[in-house]
Amino acid sequence: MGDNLLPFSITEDLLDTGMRGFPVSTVYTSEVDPGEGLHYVGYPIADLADLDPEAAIFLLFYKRLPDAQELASFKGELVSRAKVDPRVIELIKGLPREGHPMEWLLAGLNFLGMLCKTGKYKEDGLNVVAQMPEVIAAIYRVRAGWGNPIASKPEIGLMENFVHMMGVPGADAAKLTRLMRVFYVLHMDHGGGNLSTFVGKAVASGKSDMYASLGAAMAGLYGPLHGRANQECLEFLDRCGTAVPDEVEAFVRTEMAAGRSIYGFGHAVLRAEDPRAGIQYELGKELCPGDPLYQRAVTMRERAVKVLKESPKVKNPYPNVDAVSGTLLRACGLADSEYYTVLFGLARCSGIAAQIVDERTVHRNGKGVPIYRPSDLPVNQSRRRFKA
Ligand code: AMX
Repeated sequence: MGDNLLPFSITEDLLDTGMRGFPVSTVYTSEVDPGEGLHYVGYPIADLADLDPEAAIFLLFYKRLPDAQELASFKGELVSRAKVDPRVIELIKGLPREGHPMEWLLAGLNFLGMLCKTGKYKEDGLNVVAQMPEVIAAIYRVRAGWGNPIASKPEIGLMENFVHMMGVPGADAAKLTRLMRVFYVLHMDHGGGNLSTFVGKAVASGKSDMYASLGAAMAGLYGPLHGRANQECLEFLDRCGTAVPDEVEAFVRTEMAAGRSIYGFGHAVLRAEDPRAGIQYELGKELCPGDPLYQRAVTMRERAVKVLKESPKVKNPYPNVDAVSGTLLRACGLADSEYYTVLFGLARCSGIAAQIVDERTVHRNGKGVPIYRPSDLPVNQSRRRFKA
């Protein structure tokens, strides 16, 4: 990379800013353009939203779209990797109901690691991608009390099998499958600097295995300002309680005045509406146009932006990926927002795994990126001596 691509040198005023905007690595899988949003391997996300999720996984791992034959063979490979060790499912059955679904996901990744790891990053990465649907479906069924896990049928397709194994009571399986296929592709990857991806790669740089690295990444995703925002966003829309434009606007103003977040809006990098939000607003027209919560989210798209634009400190007043995703999930039968971050994690593990494979086995001519070791500026504590 040429020096001209690095926008600044690090000065003291840039410390304690959460490394905002510091370029720390090269990334082959995806890019977030502040104006145009997310691209996977150079393709705008809007062009990929209707792809088979398996083709999008192939794209992130191999940096090109598969032809029909390659896709068929890659799907077959994922099927052959899909069988989860039954002991993992048994261990999941013993987890405490009090734990958040993301804590169950962290446990599930740990169990997979303990029982199934090969120690090879790509091998383990593809195994996780193939096995996560069964683990997460089991988490849903056991924790939500829907009954025993349903036997996997991986040959029907990654998301088709996921919806089959979930067996969501009362859901329209065709609609939920349509939604989950798009949801999966939209949430797979988001550059290398977002918290969960950065953490996952940092942990892997110490040569921790893929499962432990993804576990650390998912612990990052669990935070309410990151992956848990989709849960917070739905709760926010619930609290709003109306789709009447002036009432929505008044609600947003009250929240702002109270110093609370306007969930589903704003972004650390983007400076325009996230195209993934636009794709989901459109999908809502197809899946649930008359749904009252969807109508509320659509009104929020207009009125929250209006209010946020009035705040000089907010750099991006526009909808982000979470603005309407929970609304669609609920409309398609997944009512409990507590589980939404595990659905995000299901998809995001594939992108993070692909990036970890690159950092560990491709970068620096296959030697891998060295162990992460940023430095700090000691304040009022250097050179002290302890006198006994
Ligand atoms: N509601 C209220 N305040 C907001 C805001 C929002 N949606 N977006 C930004 N702000 C505030 C910030 O809190 C910050 O205030 P401060 O200076 O008093 O600390 C100020 O505006 C400047 O913030 P920024 O530079 O525009 O954004 P950021 O990079 O600090 O934060 C984000 C980005 C996403 C955390 C923030 O926009 C936010 O809290 N949004 C609501 C939560 C949300 O929707 N998160 C989902 C993000 C997508 C994801 O990762 N899943």
